[in-house]
Amino acid sequence: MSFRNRPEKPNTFASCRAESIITDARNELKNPARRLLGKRILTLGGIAMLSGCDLSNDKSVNSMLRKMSSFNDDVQALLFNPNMLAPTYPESIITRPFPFNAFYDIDEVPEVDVATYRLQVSGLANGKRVWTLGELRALPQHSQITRHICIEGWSAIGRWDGVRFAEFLKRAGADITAKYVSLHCADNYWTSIDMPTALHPQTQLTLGYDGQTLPPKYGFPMKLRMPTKLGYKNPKHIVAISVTNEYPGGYWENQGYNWFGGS
Ligand SMILES: Nc1nc2c(c(=O)[nH]1)N[C@H]1C(S)=C(S)[C@@H](COP(=O)(O)O)O[C@H]1N2
Ligand SMILES: [Mo]
Repeated sequence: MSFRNRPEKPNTFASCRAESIITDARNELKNPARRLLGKRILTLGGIAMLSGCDLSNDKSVNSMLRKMSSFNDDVQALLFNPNMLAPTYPESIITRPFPFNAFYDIDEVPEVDVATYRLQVSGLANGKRVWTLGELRALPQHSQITRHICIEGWSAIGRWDGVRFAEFLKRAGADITAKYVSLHCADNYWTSIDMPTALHPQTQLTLGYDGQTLPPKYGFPMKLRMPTKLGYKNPKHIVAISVTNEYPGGYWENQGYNWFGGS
């Protein structure tokens, strides 16, 4: 398969069978010169593009895409290098104002009360299970200026301030041999990440944006910032964290977005 031969119109179902798409994708990945392309393109949208198929309407194709997505997750997890840092940028190119995005409009941003806010830790952890905002603010703080990339087709550079998530997990007594960390939000959004990403040095429990307290629209009181992940993997307004070996999925991931979601 090559892009030159990519048909203009969606293929008929016969040439869009699950097995043939998976074979094509595996062949793409075997070719070392294309490996990076494979990494970039093997999203659900990418597979549709690669195959020239209209994958949206057919039930068997949809169930194939689920299988393909977990294959894709495995491949992406293998390509993820826990020591590789996402690029950082100078203050002079911070995007202001920073875009807002959520599955609702800006006037519906949840209001979280500082006085009653508690971060709950559950699952495979034997440390402190309930954290106040004051306790999170008392942990060692770091800043990062990194690029946030949204799958909807925009990206922006911002500065985020907070605690290294690895440091927080250590203090919470998290079992770092567990597979997943799930993150639950005040707006009922949720997502989950693999443990190597949770421990990545740029994965940040974020309390501040651009030198101020994290504003409500960007996730007050706390979000998880991961420059190694696409925007939808960066949950805002986090109220509960769970360390688990059971696959937790996520709000968008359960609707077909790729779970690994590397940027
Ligand atoms: N709680 C919560 N977190 C969320 C979302 C959401 O709808 N609810 N949307 C995600 C998506 S798709 C993006 S692009 C970013 C947007 O973050 P921003 O408003 O700080 O730019 O938040 C992510 N985290
Ligand atoms: Mo997004």
